[in-house]
Amino acid sequence: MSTDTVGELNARFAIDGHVAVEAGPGGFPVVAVRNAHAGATIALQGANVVAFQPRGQEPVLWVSQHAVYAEGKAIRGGIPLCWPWFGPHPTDPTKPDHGFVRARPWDLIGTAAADDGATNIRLGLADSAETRALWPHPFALELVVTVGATLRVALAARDTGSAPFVCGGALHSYFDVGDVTTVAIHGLEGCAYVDKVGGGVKTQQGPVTIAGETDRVYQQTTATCTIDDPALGRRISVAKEGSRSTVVWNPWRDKARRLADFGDDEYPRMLCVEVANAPGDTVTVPPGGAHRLETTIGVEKQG
Ligand code: TA6
Repeated sequence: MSTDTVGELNARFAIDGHVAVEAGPGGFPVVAVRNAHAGATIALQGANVVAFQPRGQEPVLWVSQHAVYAEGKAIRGGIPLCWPWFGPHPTDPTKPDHGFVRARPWDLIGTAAADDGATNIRLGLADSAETRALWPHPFALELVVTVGATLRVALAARDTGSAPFVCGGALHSYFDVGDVTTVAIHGLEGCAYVDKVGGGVKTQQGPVTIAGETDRVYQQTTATCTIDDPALGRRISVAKEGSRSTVVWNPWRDKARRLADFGDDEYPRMLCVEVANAPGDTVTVPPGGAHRLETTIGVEKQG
């Protein structure tokens, strides 16, 4: 991991009218993007896109007021990167949920202004002795974030070893909603899902609505989802590539209270719709090969 200071990173990667590297919460470096289309902020801690706001729109991503900004901690909100597994480790409960890359500092490896006025940010993370102790495979991750009228986030996982590896993960997006009890998620109608709250596998009837703790893994779906949010008068779209599973999560009251970095009364204002490679949708990557998990997030005013 680079030991460059914020000043050094800014000197290397700043672009007038597009990119500046600044000290964020806890003094951790963040990449601040401001261009003709939108504003965005990317924390090097976990390569987490913690803010996205197209011009003329309200913020799209949610971050808890209680989020912790510390080494080894994932930020509660934005788009945490779950990799190389989703959820609990398949066989070893002593290993961290959702893998280990969301809690590590990433390297800023490139910034560029695109001809259409968008901005591209590239971040990287490779294996180390610490990661191999958790997961015995050489890898190189690259995250490409494109900030324009839409936000595109693409995680490419390359196998830099001599044996194939199996990986899972998710782009664990937290969306800011006006009132989670009145939103409707379209795109999952008729899909089978693992219900982690009520148990069992069920079939989605109609749009997804939230009226209690919700934790579902929708299976065999490549569909784009839309989140209709009447309280904020907008529709968020979540498109994807490289994924056949979608996760919907809201902790509701009791689980929110159990989470130290989540405010007791914050759950009505957030909703996770995650582009995933959940169990049953993991990917085998051959030596020298790569898998790309991608989401494109848009927002439009309604009514
Ligand atoms: O994506 C949904 C989920 O897997 C839930 O089970 C819930 O635990 C959530 O992720 C948050 O996990 P975290 O490890 O960030 O507290």
